[in-house]
Parts: sequence; C-alpha cells; structure tokens
Amino acid sequence: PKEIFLKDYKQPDYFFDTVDLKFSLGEEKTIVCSEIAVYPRVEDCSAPLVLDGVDLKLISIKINVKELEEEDFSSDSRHLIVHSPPSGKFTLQIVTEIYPQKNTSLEGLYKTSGNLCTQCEAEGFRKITFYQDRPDVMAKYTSRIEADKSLYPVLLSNGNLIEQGDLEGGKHYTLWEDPFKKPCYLFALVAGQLESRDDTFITRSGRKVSLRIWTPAQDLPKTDHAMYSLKAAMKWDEDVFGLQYDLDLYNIASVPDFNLGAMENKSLNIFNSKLVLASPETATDADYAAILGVIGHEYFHNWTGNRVTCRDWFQLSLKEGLTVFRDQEFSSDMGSRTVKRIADVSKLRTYQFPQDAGPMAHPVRPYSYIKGAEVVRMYKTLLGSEGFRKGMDLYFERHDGQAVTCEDFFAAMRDANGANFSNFLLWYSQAGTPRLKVASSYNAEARTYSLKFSQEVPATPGQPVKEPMFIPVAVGLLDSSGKDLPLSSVYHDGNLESVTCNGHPVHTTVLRVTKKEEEFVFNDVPERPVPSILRGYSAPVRLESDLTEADLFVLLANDSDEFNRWESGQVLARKLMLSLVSDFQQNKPLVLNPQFVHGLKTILSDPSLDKEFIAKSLTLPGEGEIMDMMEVADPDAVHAVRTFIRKQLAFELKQEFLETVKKNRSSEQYEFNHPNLARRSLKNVALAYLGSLEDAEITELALHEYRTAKNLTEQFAALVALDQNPGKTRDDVLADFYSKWQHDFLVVNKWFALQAMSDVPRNVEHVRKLLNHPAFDMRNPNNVYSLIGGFCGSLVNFHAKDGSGYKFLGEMVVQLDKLNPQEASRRVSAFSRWKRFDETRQNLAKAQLEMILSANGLSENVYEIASKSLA
Ligand code: BAL
Ligand code: ZN
Repeated sequence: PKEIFLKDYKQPDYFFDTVDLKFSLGEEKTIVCSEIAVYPRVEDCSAPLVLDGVDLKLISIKINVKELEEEDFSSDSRHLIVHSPPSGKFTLQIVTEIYPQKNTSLEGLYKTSGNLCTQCEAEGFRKITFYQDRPDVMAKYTSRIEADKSLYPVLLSNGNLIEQGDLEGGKHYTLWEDPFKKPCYLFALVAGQLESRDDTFITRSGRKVSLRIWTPAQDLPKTDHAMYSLKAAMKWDEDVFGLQYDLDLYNIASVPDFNLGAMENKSLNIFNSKLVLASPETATDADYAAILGVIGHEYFHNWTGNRVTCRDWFQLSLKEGLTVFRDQEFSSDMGSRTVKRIADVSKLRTYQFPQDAGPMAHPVRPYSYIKGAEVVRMYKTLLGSEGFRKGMDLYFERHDGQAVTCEDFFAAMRDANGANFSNFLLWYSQAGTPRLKVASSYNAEARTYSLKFSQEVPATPGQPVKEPMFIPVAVGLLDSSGKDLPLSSVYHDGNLESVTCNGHPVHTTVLRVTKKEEEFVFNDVPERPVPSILRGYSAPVRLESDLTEADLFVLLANDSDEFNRWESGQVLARKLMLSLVSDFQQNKPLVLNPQFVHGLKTILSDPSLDKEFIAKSLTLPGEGEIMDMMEVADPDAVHAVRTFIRKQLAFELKQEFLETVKKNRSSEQYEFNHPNLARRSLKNVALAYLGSLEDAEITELALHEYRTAKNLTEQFAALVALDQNPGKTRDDVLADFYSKWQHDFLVVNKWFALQAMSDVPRNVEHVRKLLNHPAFDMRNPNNVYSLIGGFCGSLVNFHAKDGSGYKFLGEMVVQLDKLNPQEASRRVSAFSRWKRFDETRQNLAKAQLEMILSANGLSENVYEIASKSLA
C-alpha cells in the first residue's frame, strides 16, 4: 500500500451538504440507502467523484434519480468512481448491502452480544456505504433506522429523535436528525435490547439535557458512577472553558466488544463496557478513575473534535492532544493534581518514550495522544490559565463548524495573547524525545547561579537531522534548609530580565530554552542552591542534570513542587537500579543503599503527605523504563534487580508496611473520593511489598485481606500479593476468585490479566492453556488485551531467551489478524523494539516478524508495523 504524506493533502473536489441515511437492519443482510446532496468545490468541476468503500455490495447508484449506466462508473476493492458527474449541485443515491453479523473487524457496523453498533473513526464509515470518507467532508445528517421490534427494541443514532413508529411485520423505525455538520467518522448507530439509566443536566443557559446511559438491563445498576462522571464533566467544561452542551439529548451506549476505550460520536458516545460499568464489588479504584477520565474525555470532544474537527488524519493531535489534556485537567481537579500528573508522566515514559526511540517513532502529528497532550500543556505553561483560556476562546470563535489544522490552534493561542512562540511548531513535526542536559554553577562572589542547558533531539527514521526545540523549563531554587528562594531576575542573552509577578519575587519561573546551547543566570542568589528543574514536568524531555545524590535527597525530602519531589526519588531509584544491574551482570553481590531505604522510610512515615503520593513514591520505576536506559536491554538482569530491591525494602520496612496495612483498612462503605482511594492505594502498595517476602505470616495476612475485603480494590490487591509466590495457596485463591466472579466478564478479564502478567518461569505454557478457557474469546478485544497483552507485559516471559514468548506472540498476531486487524496491529507492536536486545533475542524476534510478514492475506495494519519494525 502507498504511504500517504501530509504534504500531499488536497481539498476534495466535491463537498456534501446533506446526507440522508436509511438502514434496514436484518439478520441475513442489512440494506443501507444513502441520499447525498453533492456540490463541487469550484464551478466547472470536471473531476471524477471518488468514493471510498470496503466490503460493500453495491445494489444501485443513481444521480438525480437516474440509474447510472455501467460505463458511468467503475470500482475496485476500495473505491467506487463516478467518471463524469453532472456540473453544479446534484443528488447521489446509493444502495448497498452489508453483513454486520459477519464483521469481526469491529469497524463499520457490527454485531456485539446480539446488538448492533458502529465504529467509524478513522475509516469505518466506508464499510457502511460508499462515501468520501475523510474528515474535511462535513455534512448534516438524518438517519432512519428500521428493524424487527422484538430483536431491536432500541434504535439510536446521532442528534435529536424526530419521529418513531411501528411498521408492518413486527418492525418499527426511528428517525434522527443531527443539526450540526459532522464528518462521517462521528456517525453512530446502536440497535438492540438495551435499557437506559436516565438523568438530566441543566446547562448554564438553562437548556434541559436528557442524559441516557444504555446497557443490557442487568448492567444498569453499575452505571451510577458513569452518570456521576458525565454530569461532573458537563459542569467542569462550563466552569473552566465556558463550553456548554448544544443538544437536548446525550446518549452513551455500552458494548462488550469494542476496539477502543470509547468513541465520541456526536450525542451518541459508544463505550467499551469496561469504561462504563462499575460497582464497588466488581471494579477497582483504577477502573473508577478511568471511567471518570474517559467519560469526561468523550464529552469534551463535543467541542474539541466534533464542533471543531480535524482537516485530515495528520491533524489527529488537534483533537486528541487537546482532549486528553482537557480530561487530564478534569481528573486533576476532581482528585489530586500531583498524583494525576505523576500517573500521566509515568504513562508517557512507559508508552511514548520507547516508541520515540524505536522504528515506529513519529512526530506528535499524526497520532500521538499523550505527547500531543504534553504539547497543549506547554501552551498553558507558557501562557498561564488566563492566556490559555483566551486562546481557546479565539480558537472556537474562528473555527466553530470547521475542519482545521494544528497550525490553526497554534495561531489562535499566539494571536489571542500576542505571544512569541518562535519555533514551538517543531513539536508537531519533529519526532523523538529531546534530551535536555543542564550544568549548574554558583558564583559566591557575584551571588549568581547559572544553569547552562544543551539540547539534542535524536535522529529518528526519516529525520536524521533535527532543529533545536522550544522547551519551557519551570525552575525553582531551594536553600540549604530546603525552602524555596525568592527569584527576581535572570541574566539571559546579555540582558537582565525580571521574573517577578506583579512586582513580587516568585518561587518558580519558566525559562524558555530555544537554542542548542543556552545559559540562564539567576541574580542575587545568597547561597549555593539546590535547583528544582522541570517542575511539574513542564516539557516532555529526558532531563540529564548534574545534581548529586545529596541534592536529590534534599529535593526528595523538601521540594515544594510535589511532582519533582516524586521525580527525585525516581531519579535516585533509576540510578540505583542501573548500578545494581551492572553488579548483577558482573556476578557481584547485590547490596541496597541504606540511604535509599531511609529516604523511602521517611516518606512512608510522614503523616503530612498525601497517602496516594506516598504510594506513588514507594513505587519503583518499571522494568521497561530501566531497560530503555541500557545500551543492550537485559530483561533478566533488570527483573532480578527490581525483585531484589522490592524484597529488600519489604524486609527492612516490614514493620512499617504491616502497620500501614492495618491502619488503612476500610471500615466504611466504599466511596470513590480522594481520601478513600488514597488510603486504599497506600495499603495496597504496602501489601504488595509484603507479598514479595514469601513468608507464612504474610500469606495469612494477605488471605485475611482477601477474605474480608469489602470492595474489589482491596480484594484484588490481596490476590496480587498472593499471586507473587507460586504454590498451592496461589492456585487455590486464583480458583476461588474465578468461581466467585465467573459470571462477570469484566472481573474475569482481570483474572486473565493477572495470570498472564505473572513472572513465574515458563508462564507461556499456562497462558497457552488459558486460550482454551471457556471464558476466553479471541474475537473480544478486552480478552485479547488481558491475556495476550498481559503476557507481553511480563518482560522475563515475553523476552524468554528460548524464544517461547516471541513464538507465542507471532502465532497470536497471525491468528488475530484474520479476525481483527486493528487489534492484531496493536499486539504486533510489542516486537517493534527488538533491536534493543542481545543477538540471540534479536534473531528470535526477527524470525517471528518475518514469519508474520510471510502470512497469507496479511492486513495493511499489521504489514505496516511489522515491515517498519524490520526495516
Ligand atoms: N476518538 C477515538 C476515541 C477517543 O480518543 O476518544
Ligand atoms: Zn479522544
């Protein structure tokens, strides 16, 4: 397949004004009639009209009510081309036949547990009817849905329900009208046996909005939290961005088979059930938090994505980066800002940075969600909340109803603030994670403190040479007692620049690093300070500072910027882990630095700290993060070292951890609020450490916690603690958990994932057996994510030196690709970093990639990732 580039973007030759769709849903076939009012972009257009279409059976095509002759059009497996459309406006009518019951790709219209639903982003609409399937074609839609009333009592689509009624033969219909122009990727249809939880929201301007969450009847009791989250999101968007909902109805439908977490279709969001359904007994705090964030995310898309959409798919970050940023801010405001920031940065390091450094490295444009959110966050860091809001207001004023680009967003931010953003746009086009080095020096005589920055963006495929980036670096300086020093002025580029706010000194200032090498000198600094650099993680870079261990311990104990307090603990842990990895590789005995133990003990016993912050601070960097820092990744050494440190910490802090577990048990009903979830998270981290001890007393304790838990968060944490030690107790408790929850598909997925992620040697054999478990279905993405994705999360087993892990994944990818190419392409990505490993592993992984590429009928999705990985 031919790769498409941003520079090749061309406006379409034809636009669509209105689109009227009629669906006749059937068990054997579904008939789709579309009537489109087409107009050419320019007068005297003589271009052919090229429509996209995949897996469609064309029944008829008419222009201005007249059937086209065979020679008037042609088609291939992906297109239908009308050679010479009439000049001026015309009406195009197309009838197609589709077979949703056979569609396992979960793109287009498909069946899920007897119901029908759609997924059209990015290019699923072309599996429903022939269309110009591109986001810059925006039109007003109506959809009429007709189906058997007993099989499909509920028939939903976008917009307002304007008509419904019964038809002959036990059928019925609904007619929907969406008054807002939209691209076809936001089209949605849901049909089936669903019931709704109903509520209302009154907008700031008095519009009464009906809110409905649709699920199978038995799941309705689990939709409380989703409804709470939706109402909270609607209020938050009004309060923070002045954005109100624009229709009288907002539907959310929950389905068990879905390729994504959720989809923001206009007024009819479709959700993977794992991101809607929750009860204290069946969902953990992490699930509750994810539901809050994703319900918010899809709601926020109504403005950032739907009202203003993307011109082309290279602009995906325009809507996703911005909307992820908005959902991160929403969750921060609803819980702990610091902890949310830590979680988001950890995600960036775990998923984005490794990709940035591998064969799949690509710029924020076209499709980097999390890094895109970091880019949006930098606008806010540079402009402040008020400036950012001004930029957002101007963006909507200029572009409501349009399909636009990342440059348009940039221009709105710049123009609303008269800002100079110099080379900021490079964040959208340059791939790779910038490395920012900083060297510090203090001049006691001049009372100045210098920070010299140098930056480098590593070469990535297709981009060998990079320009320096615009990096906002938030900095504070700590005095010897750990307090923030007041900052008033900085020498930069030969000038003394004031950094005061309303004439007052500040504790944090944002330096704008824009050159390859650049010095900033703080003026009037009374003593050699300890710098707190990149506060709040003000830019998505890899920071390499010359801070000593002593400096890092000062920051860990004192930094007023809680993010950097956590970060200094992580930097210390990373250094420690790398040094122990080297000892392990040289067969030296492993010894844990007592100062590190002491630092963590101090945090654990500090009652002034937020408990969730303590839990995060006690969590060691992941194995993947450490492997990323090595010349040649060594999963066995990294795993051995991380396991050693965990056990040693558990041994040395056993009493503190035991106290922590006992003091933080739940005495009350489950509530999802910050103090409660913070308490649970601390208790669970302590229990997990204790579980590593292989100690009979601890096993008893964990079993007690498992049996007496009043919610899944604590019960599952006890199971995780017990899961660390192979043996009868572990087997019994896993069996008990399954028998208790076998009726609940979402809980069973957690059970699959826990076993799949296990580091027990040769776990691949157990995972292969689980593929035949009655609860496992390869067609369901949640099952695949839990079992196959979970297995790849165990670095020792996935990267087993006998190649058994690679062989397993290779086989799974080929099988999956025949059912669901999108899911298969996600899984094959686990191979993309194969060159980071030793020669034996490289050869084994390469052989699997070659095997995948030689498979018959491989999808484009998998082909692209596998071939780029091999290149
Ligand atoms: N647009 C796909 C799902 C999401 O990011 O909301
Ligand atoms: Zn999104």
